[in-house]
Formats: sequence, structure tokens, C-alpha cells
Amino acid sequence: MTAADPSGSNEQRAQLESLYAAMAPKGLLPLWESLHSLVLAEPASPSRPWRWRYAEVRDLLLRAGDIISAEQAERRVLIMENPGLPGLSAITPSLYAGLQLILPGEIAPCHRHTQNALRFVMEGSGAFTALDGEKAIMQPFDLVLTPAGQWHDHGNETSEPMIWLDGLDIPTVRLFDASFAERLGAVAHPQTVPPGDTLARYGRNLRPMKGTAADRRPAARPLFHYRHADWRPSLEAMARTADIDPHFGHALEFLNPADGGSILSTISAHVRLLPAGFESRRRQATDGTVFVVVEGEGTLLLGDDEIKLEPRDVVVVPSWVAHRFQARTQMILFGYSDKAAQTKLDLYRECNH
Ligand code: 1HN
Repeated sequence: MTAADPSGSNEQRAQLESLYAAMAPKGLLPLWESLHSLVLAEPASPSRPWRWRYAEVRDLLLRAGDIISAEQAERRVLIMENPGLPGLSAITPSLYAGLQLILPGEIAPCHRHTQNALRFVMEGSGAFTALDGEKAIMQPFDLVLTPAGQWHDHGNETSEPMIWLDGLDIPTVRLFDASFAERLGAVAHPQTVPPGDTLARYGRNLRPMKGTAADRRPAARPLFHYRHADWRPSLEAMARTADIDPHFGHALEFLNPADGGSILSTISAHVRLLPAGFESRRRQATDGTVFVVVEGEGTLLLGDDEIKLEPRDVVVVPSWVAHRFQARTQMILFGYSDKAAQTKLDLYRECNH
């Protein structure tokens, strides 16, 4: 029986309330009052579908750039917090998203932490993220990883501001109470190898043979730069030759070349191409997903809600919310989610209608 159960008498209610009052100071609660909200028949995420218009976030981020330096802020970022998760700095219950600005001449100091991160470049060209002292020179819509435990700093030696999306598993690490972080003594990590070294070894279906030059990158997760100049033509080629998937359009997942698995231990990412006029079929999945509109315009339909999408907008679809995309023009989307973590925990489910 529950608080709402009409079969309970007033007398029983009064007895229960006094029992609960005696339990509370001892750290005890009656499961029968909350069982149904703890073990749901299906996901009912507290997070909400939400869109951030790029132009609006950009204005506020540039204002922050006038007031606080990257070095002073450590990371000059506007957190995109889901309105359904107030105070949690989370875009879904397991993931974080923010937009980071680095101005010409700035350095975001070197640090490392147990959180996994990805960067997806929104604007600007030529600034870098250095991973363990190897720079990835970033272009619009490049994907750059900073996996858990690896030193990273950012710098902008160009004359234009650079803005990228940060996607991290901060709420997941918080769930496990497993956050460790430290700063390197120096602002920037000394250069260990020239930019592009890792891409040349691992970015073309190759890897160093045992017995040759010592390799600096962790064997289990070597690659950290996935260039727009590489993934965009692959998507285009797929659209020319493959049958379109009714739910995803033409979609390609970024993978770890060492094992064919997800890019990070907790986070998966993909890109998709939706031809002009395409309407995807309705689908639901347990991995709440953050999308960036790379190109084109269209609409995200969720039940009675319609969200208009324009280039560089960020939109989040929570777990198990049925949704479909309508592409007015050809659209290119980037998406990331916690599918990697859920798959490892045997939690991932999808329903393609
Ligand atoms: C972080 O390390 C970065 O390295 C950005 O750019 C955002 C948010 C929380 C914790 C660490 C970065 C972050 C972050």
C-alpha cells in the first residue's frame, strides 16, 4: 500500500506517519512509499528536451571573454545545463556539455582528471588541444578526445576566437564518487612530438609494429583526433552508395582503432547525414543524446513538441523520449551519448518504430 492507497484507513495512516517519524533520524525509510518511483516500468527521465541557439550562447560567451581570461577561469566555459536537472551541471543525468571560448594568445592551463572528455569544434581554425604534449590543430567540426588521466591544455596562437563544445562524463564520475584531478606545474605541457604524429600512425588503419620505434600513446586508446576533413567525405560517400536507414539516415560511428569499440570508455559518438526532405522514423533509446547541427536546417519532433534546428544549435534528446528528425535541407548532425557506458553495464535498449 502507498500514501495514495484508499484501502488504508486514517488510523493506519496516523500510525505509519508516526513510525516514519521514528525512522527518519536513524537513516531509515519505508520502501513501500517509493518503490514505484525507484523501479520504473520504463525510463521517465527528469531531463527535458532542450535546444541552445548557437548565436545566443556565443554572444554570452564572448561577453565572458571580455571579463575573465582563460587562464584565470582555468576553463572559460558556459555550462549547458538541462532545465530538468537544476544545480547538477548536467545535460543528461550522466553527461555534461559546455561551450568553451579561447581567445587569440590565450592558454587554458594543463591539467588531468578521471573524467573523459571530447571536444567538437564549433568555430575558429588553428587553435590546439595538446594531449600529453602532442598538439591537435583544430578545424571546424573536428572531434578531439582527452581521455581520462591524460594531460591536456589548450592554446590559441591564431588571430581569431575559437569556440568548441566540451562533452564530458562528469555526472557519471560523480555517481561513482571517483573524481581525481591535478594541475601540471607548468601552464602548458612541453611538446613531446610534432602535431599530427598520432594521426599519421593510427588515423589511417595502421599501427606501429612491435619492435619498431617506441610508441608514446596508450595501446588501448591511441587515436585522439578525428578530422572533419576525413569524416565528412566518408559520410558523403556513404550517402552516394548506401541504402538509407529509415531511423538514422546515413550514419557513421567514430571508433577506437585499437579495438573497434567506442571512442571513450563511457561515451560514444557518431555523425549522420539526412538528405533534404528526409523524415526519420520514430525511435527511442536509453542513451539520452546531445546533438550538434553541423549543416542544414530542419525540425526535431518529440510528441507534440517541435524544435527548429539551425546550424551550430545544440539539442538534447533525453532517454527513451520518442523522436524523429525532419530535414528541410540536407542536414549533418554530430551526436554523443553514454551508450558506451550503458552497453558495458548491459543497460542499453532501443526501440525503432
Ligand atoms: C575540462 O578539463 C575542460 O579541458 C573543459 O577543456 C570543461 C569541465 C569540467 C571539468 C573539466 C577542458 C571541463 C573540464
